[in-house]
Formats: sequence, structure tokens, C-alpha cells
Amino acid sequence: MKLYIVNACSDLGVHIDGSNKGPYMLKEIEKKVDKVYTIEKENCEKQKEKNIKEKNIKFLNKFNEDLYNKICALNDGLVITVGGDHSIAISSCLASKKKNNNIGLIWIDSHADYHTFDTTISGNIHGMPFATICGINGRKLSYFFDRNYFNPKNSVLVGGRDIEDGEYENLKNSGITIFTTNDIKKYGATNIMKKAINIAIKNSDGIHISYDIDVIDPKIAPGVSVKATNGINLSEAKELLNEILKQKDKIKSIDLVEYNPDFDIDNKTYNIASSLLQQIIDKLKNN
Ligand SMILES: [Mn+2]
Repeated sequence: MKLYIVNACSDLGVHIDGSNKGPYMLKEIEKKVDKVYTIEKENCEKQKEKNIKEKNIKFLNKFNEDLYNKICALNDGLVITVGGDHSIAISSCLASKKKNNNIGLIWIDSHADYHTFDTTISGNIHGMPFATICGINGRKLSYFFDRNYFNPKNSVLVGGRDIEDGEYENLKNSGITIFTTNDIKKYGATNIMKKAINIAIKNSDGIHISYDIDVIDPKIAPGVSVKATNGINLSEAKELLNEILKQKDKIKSIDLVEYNPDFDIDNKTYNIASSLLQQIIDKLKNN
């Protein structure tokens, strides 16, 4: 099986600049896959004002439509999508759903990304991808997708700790399973991931994984756009990934997102992002 990387160089989902540069930093590691594609955002003036509820939606949608079409076209192998802010996962997840029909989802993130246009406070679209791909945020951000959305019964949030009230309501109403950062600390990363896998694969044909680097404590990985304190440590971060990568034949696609070089200190986050990507490539290549 072929292994592809699609670099999704967009930071249009967040009012903070820089996460579009993440993939360029990881070029050396990316040489190890069969082919690398790069989608870049159009030159545009970014909206950052607090009171705008659909920030950068026009250019973001254009970017995501291109990304979706690119990933859909790569149908003879497994795609690793490297972000970029987490809004790019609208396309990586939905493209995988289009190709694989009945798949579950594991969303590893300190935030839930489960806002709708009604509940968002920041207006940042990177706070909405999980809700969008589960079909509770209308079609505005997913008009290019013509299949069934992800089933919340097969969708799991792992590592959540910074969840806003409206968002929490959305999650509960949808029936998403939530494992918090505290659950990981209490029961162990491996045990929590085992539970998450069981939920994601129950009556499904595979799994998409979306890994947001901000699940890691920002003291350890400061190079992210929106920091959430009291996160997991490095060995927990690797354990989560290691456990899921044991399910090689179930994995249909995977994202690694939100590495923002602009906020990195002493290459701490670069080193972590590279080693996580390396871990993904090494495990998936030996098929
Ligand atoms: Mn996220």
C-alpha cells in the first residue's frame, strides 16, 4: 500500500497566524513516504476581529474544497494530512468518509472543536471541524461532501480539557464519547486509547485519527496557536499514538495538526511534531 502526505498549509481557521507554516518545517521527515502533495492558502487578508462569527469562511472553504478533492483523488493508498490549523480536518475526515463509507473517528485534542455557528464564541472555524463532520453544523463548511456524516456513536474525543459550555451541550446532544485529560492521567493513556478504539471500530470498517498537538501540555509543546494548560506529557502523547498504530489494518487515514512554528521555543514542538510524524510513517510503512 502506498503512503501519501498531504500538507494542508492553512491557518485560516484561527485568528492567530503561523500554523500554515508547520508542514514546511517537517519536510525532511516527509521524504520517507511515496509522494508528498502541498495545498497552500490563497493570498488573502485574514479576518481576525473578535466579533466576526464566520472568520475567513470564503477563503477557508476554497482551500478546504481543494484539499478535499486532492485527498479523494488519492485512492490507492493511505493519506497522512499534516496541518495547518484543525479546520483542515473537515476535508481530511470527509474525504476519508467518502472513500471508506463506514468509518469511526478518534479526535485527540485538548479542545473539543465541537462548536456550531450558533455556539461559537471566537468565530474561529478551527473550533468547529468535529461538529461539522458529525453533521450538526449545517452544510456551510462541507457543501462539497455528498455522503453521510460521521456517526457520533463511533466518534470519540480523547484528551479534552478546554471545553466551552455551548460546545459541551453539543457534544452531549450528539452522543460523542469524551475521555478527558484527567481520564488519561487516572487510567493511563494506553487504557483510554483501547477504550476509544473499541468505540470507533464497533460496527465500522475502519478509523480516521485526527491528532492535535495541543493535547500535549504547552510547557512541553509551546508551538501551538491556542494553548490549554495542564495537558498530557510526552510519554502519554506517544503512548496514545502507539496504541492506535497497533491497529494498522483498521487505520484509513490520519491527521497531525496545529503545530505552529511561530510560537515554538528552542525547537521543543518541532522535535515532538517530527517524532510523532516519524512514528506514524514508520508504523504505517511496514505493512
Ligand atoms: Mn483541534
